[in-house]
Amino acid sequence: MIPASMSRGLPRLRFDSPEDEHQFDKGSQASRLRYFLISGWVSLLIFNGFLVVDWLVSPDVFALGVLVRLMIFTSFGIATMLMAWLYRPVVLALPSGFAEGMVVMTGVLAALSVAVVLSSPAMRDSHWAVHYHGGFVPVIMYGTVVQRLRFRHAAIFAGIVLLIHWACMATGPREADAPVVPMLLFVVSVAMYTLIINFRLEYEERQQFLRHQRGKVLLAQLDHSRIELEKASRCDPLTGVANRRAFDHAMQDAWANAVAQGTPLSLLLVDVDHFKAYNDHYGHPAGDACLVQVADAVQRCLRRPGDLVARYGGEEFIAVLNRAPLAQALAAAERVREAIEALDLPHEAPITYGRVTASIGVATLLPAECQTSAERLIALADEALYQAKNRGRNRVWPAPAPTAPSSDPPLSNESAAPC
Ligand code: GH3
Ligand code: MG
Ligand code: MG
Repeated sequence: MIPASMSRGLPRLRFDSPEDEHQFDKGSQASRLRYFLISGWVSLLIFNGFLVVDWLVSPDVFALGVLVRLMIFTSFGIATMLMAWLYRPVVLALPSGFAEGMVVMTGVLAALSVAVVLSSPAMRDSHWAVHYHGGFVPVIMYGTVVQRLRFRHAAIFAGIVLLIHWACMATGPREADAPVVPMLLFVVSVAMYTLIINFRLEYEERQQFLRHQRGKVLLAQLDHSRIELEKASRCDPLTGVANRRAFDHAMQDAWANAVAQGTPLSLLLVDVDHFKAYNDHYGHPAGDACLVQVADAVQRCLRRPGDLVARYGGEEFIAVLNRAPLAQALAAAERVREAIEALDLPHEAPITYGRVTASIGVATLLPAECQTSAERLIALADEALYQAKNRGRNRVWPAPAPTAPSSDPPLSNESAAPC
């Protein structure tokens, strides 16, 4: 089924089908974890780069920065990333929310580290205090656009960092005339803008996933149609056996194989006796049903690997028997004749045997020893069929039958017909 759209009306970050949602989640989990870890290391470096700011504020703030940023947060960050890397299979087996939660947690801890430095008494007399709130901006960006948390996680994360930022602004030490409102607006607007970017990126990622899924489904459908078409182009629609086209291909292949391997190749040409009379008597639909049963009987008798049964014409069937010498082909043909007779389909026209029968011409050649082609073998089988018809029908006849008695065909004949 072609995946449905992601949204109706306003864009939603959810697929209509839970199966799509699951595949989207699981399909991207490994690459997202890898990305989380790589950008986690880069973010750790940048976070510690802010020690330069701590140094510029005051030696006390720097000392606290070293303790909180470098010793506590960095140790925790490195330990988390190493564990996530070492236990990747476990992390990947858990719901994707687990890795997202880890990123949220490290980001919140980074925000708390900034908050700890901000609330230190060393900030009290510093005109840097409010500007130091700018440190929340890279933390917000870390979750929303660097790690690109899924939108709902990114929104929760940005909300938590803003709360920490506001709490620090409300309670932390700062000068009386510090530009609180501009800094609040600055941090909030960064949060809003980066959340918009985050939403857009996830929306496009989901659209791309849908396009990919649709492409996969269409390709599979195309492949299925191609196989069906291929089958249909080689199959007789009435009887289900191979058609003339498939027979022509198989015959060429069989001939080439027999030449290469020096093996005999046999053909059976099966023709339903007095079928015109059958149609005239029982009607065309009954004739069709009869042909289906005859085809089935022929097919049932020739199941050896390398055998192929095809509908050759109206009420004629042809069978290619690879590596079959004449005796084997004659025995197979006799089985086919008996199977058709055993169908016991009434055929009441006066000239018939009272039931549906068939005549079968059999020809065998050793293609490796013949300077001739597959057409010659078909012509020989046709000649044999003509003989079978002439000699009273409902019989098997080999081609040509120079030594054959007029009533009993030489079923034990081991030789192939001369070229
Ligand atoms: P013979 O014993 O000499 O083979 O006589 P026959 O009547 O079987 O041979 P003939 O060639 O005179 O007639 C073949 C008949 O097969 C004529 C045609 O209407 C019928 N036929 C050919 N294709 C189909 C088919 O798909 N369905 C049906 N019901 N009849 C078909
Ligand atoms: Mg015929
Ligand atoms: Mg016929």
